[in-house]
Order: sequence, then structure tokens, then C-alpha cells
Amino acid sequence: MPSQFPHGFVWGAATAAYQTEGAVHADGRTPSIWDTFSHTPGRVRAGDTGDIADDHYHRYDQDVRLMSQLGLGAYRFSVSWPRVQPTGRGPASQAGLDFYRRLVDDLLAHGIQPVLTLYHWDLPQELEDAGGWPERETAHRFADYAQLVAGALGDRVQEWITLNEPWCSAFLGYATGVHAPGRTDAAAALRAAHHLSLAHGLGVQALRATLPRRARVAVALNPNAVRARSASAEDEDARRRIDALANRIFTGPMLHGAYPADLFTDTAAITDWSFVQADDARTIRQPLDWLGINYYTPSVVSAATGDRPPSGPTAYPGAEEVTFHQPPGTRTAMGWTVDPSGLYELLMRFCREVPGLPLAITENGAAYDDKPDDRGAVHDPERIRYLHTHLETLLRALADGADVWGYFVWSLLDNFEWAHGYSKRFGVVYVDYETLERVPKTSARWYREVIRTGQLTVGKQKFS
Ligand code: GBH
Repeated sequence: MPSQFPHGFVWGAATAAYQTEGAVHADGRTPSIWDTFSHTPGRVRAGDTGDIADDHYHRYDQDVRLMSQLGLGAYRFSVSWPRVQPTGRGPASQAGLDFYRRLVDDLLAHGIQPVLTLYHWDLPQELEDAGGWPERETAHRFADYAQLVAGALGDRVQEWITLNEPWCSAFLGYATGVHAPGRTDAAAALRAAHHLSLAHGLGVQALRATLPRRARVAVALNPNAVRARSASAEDEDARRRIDALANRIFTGPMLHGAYPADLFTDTAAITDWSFVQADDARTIRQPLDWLGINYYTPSVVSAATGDRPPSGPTAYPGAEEVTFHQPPGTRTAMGWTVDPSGLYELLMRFCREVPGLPLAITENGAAYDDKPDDRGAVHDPERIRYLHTHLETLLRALADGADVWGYFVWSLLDNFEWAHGYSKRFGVVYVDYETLERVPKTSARWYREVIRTGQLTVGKQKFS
């Protein structure tokens, strides 16, 4: 197997607006659903909020210098919708757009390619008050917002991502309620999923109409590498149901122009899907320039084991009988099993399923309990091991024909890890939340060597 990444392979790091920016009241920004949610007692661990986060809004120039020192070729960030269009409709906030213009110009000046995500979960609260993603109207609001951002930044950003992980927005936001807006209504979650897909389709149309021809448009999904615990027909059926509710619910309409029939049958007791209109599937399937894959860990499922009562609302409405099992292997601080084989499986699946569609790994990484030593250095060998094994697997997929143009580590910086607040650190750069000082971890130096050499071997000798 080759140990060298292809010439021109793009090395990046990713963040998201609400997780890093802070400055939630600056320049006319209004609350998003995550401001409301994090300020609701009991929703986020220890009452943490994104009010300050990494203060990236005020420290972006320092962060771009850090990226430059790492040798990053690309930076994936998201635009905060309520920062650039405060009411979720109507006029833009010039001050809000100016922040992203300055950020992008600074990136370009350092030779770092901006990769812009339009929606990484921070819906303007006003739109949630009008019904949020379960309402069709929200998809149209998203298309207007996409057009507005494209008009402002289209001359300098080439890579555009409509949505980040619509599965999380729909099912963690509206079914389990562990994410904003914290609703627990399975039917609403399925409506939300559809309207997120519709927003993607309408958004791609708006981007194509506004952006210069060289621009590339994508979506970032979190496909679930789901396996059956055994080869029994019951366990295989459990796998099929989760595959429908986690994967094919989005890849069906977005990549193939149709919902899978089994999804409708499995969820028939929850909704009749009458909110899907005749032309929607055609609107949702827009040609894409590439597909973003976020990967952390695989899933193992079986048919109901009956040994534990269902705990709270399910993230998989219509598959309540399915039991999830912890896959074997070491775990990260999130409790997620380290197992890169799911990444290989997904890359090969998409290259078979959608021949000719380039892929990028838009997120991959791990949380560990990083602490500075008595000299202030942060050693994170487990993260190096995690990234190393996943990059090894990526090399194998490339050798086996997967068309992957880039890799983005999650995350550049420790940041607000949603319902876990600041307790979970994913960064290759440590953030001291008292002083907001940035300290590159050992993994950052390791990553810099991988980027510099395009090889894994060098990094391994020096850092493990
Ligand atoms: C990504 O989400 C996000 O894009 C990013 O913002 C975040 O910081 C990062 O990963 C790290 O979490 O147990 O049923 O709730 C990853 C989201 C997490 C979705 C694991 C599926 C398990 C589903 N994934 N989750 S469930």
C-alpha cells in the first residue's frame, strides 16, 4: 500500500460558528436556536453557552496565523445565519458579512483555501418561532440566505457546503431534543428532515444562480456506518431500518432523486409523508461537485434484545425496536469506539453508489481529556493514534479507488461541544478557557509533519 498521499491532496481543519465565535451580541447578531437552548437551564452540561466560546470573532487573525504555522491548505468554517441576516429573512447585516470577508481575505492572504458551510445548526430563533425546520417555509428562507451569502462572498470563496449533518438537525433537534431547539416530536423530526433536504436543493439552485462558474457546491453528511450484530434476518432488518433513517433518508433524495420505499413503510405509523410535494424529489437532487463525509465511529445494531427498557425518545422514529451495541475497541472521551473500518466502508460505498462524485472527509477527529503539563505543554498521543489510524485507512481507500480530494480534522480548536459544553476537547490546538490562550497540542505538530511530507511514516517515528 502506498504511504504517500497524492500530489495536491488538500489538508484542512474544521470548526463551526456557534462552537468557536462567541461575540453573540456583536454587530447586530440576534439569537439562534443554540443561544436559546444553551441559556435554558438543564440543556447543556454545567450551563455552558457559546457566549464567548473561543472568541474567534475577535481573534480570527491569530487563529489564521496558527493555521498558517500548521501548514493548512484549507479551513472549513461555518457562517452564523443570525449574524449575517439577523431576522432570518430580509436585509443582510453588513457588519456581520464584513467579519466573514475579513476572515476569508486573511485566509487567502495566507494561501489557505476557505471552505464555507452555510448551516452548521444555528437557525435564527425567529425562524424557529415561526415553526422551524418542520415548516416548509424555512427551506425557502434558507435559499434566500444562501443567495445573500453567495452574493457577498462568491467572488472569493470557491468551496460551498449547504448543510452540515442534516440528520443531527432533524433528529437530535426535534426527536430526542438533546440538541436545539430541544423538541421531542417524532413526526416533526421527519418533517424537519424533508425540509432540510428541500433547503439543500433550493439552496444549491440559489448558489448556482449567484456564484461564478468555478465555484463548487457540496453537502456534508454524517453517514452512519451501521452493521448488524449477527447475520440473522432480524438483525439484518434492524440494520436496514437504521440505514434508511440515518443514511438513505438523505442520500435517497439528494443523490438519487427519490426516497427509499422502506423508509415510508417503516415510519407509516408516525407520518403519512403528505408534506412531500410532487416536485420535491427533483428539486432536492441537484448535481453536486463533491460530497462531504463526517466520520467518527461505526454503529452495531440488533433486533430488540428486551434486556433494557427504552430510555426516552428515540433518534430513530419507526425503529424503536432496534438496539444499539457498543462496538468493541478502545473509546474516546465521548465514549465513541475508535474504529476506522467504518470510514473505509463508507468511502467505498459512496464511490460505488455515486460513481464520479468526488468525496472529501469534512470532519474526523476525537475528544480526549487533554491537560497542560507543568510546563504548559499538551501531549495527546491518543489523538495522534486516532488520526493516524484513520489516515492509514484513507490511504487504503485511495489505493482501492476512492476519489477523495481532502481531509479536514475536527477540530482546529477546542470548542463548545454542543450539549457537552466545554467538557469535551476535540482540538489539535488547546484552548485555555480562562485566558483564551491557544496552545498547539502535540497532535498539531504531528499533523504539520503529515501535511509537510504527505506521509504518515515520518509523523509516526517522531511523535509516538
Ligand atoms: C459533528 O457531529 C459535528 O458536526 C460537530 O459540530 C461536532 O462538534 C463533532 O461532530 C463532534 O461531536 O447517540 O443517537 O445521538 C457528530 C455527530 C455524534 C452524530 C454521534 C451521531 C450519535 C447519535 N454525531 N451521534 S446518538
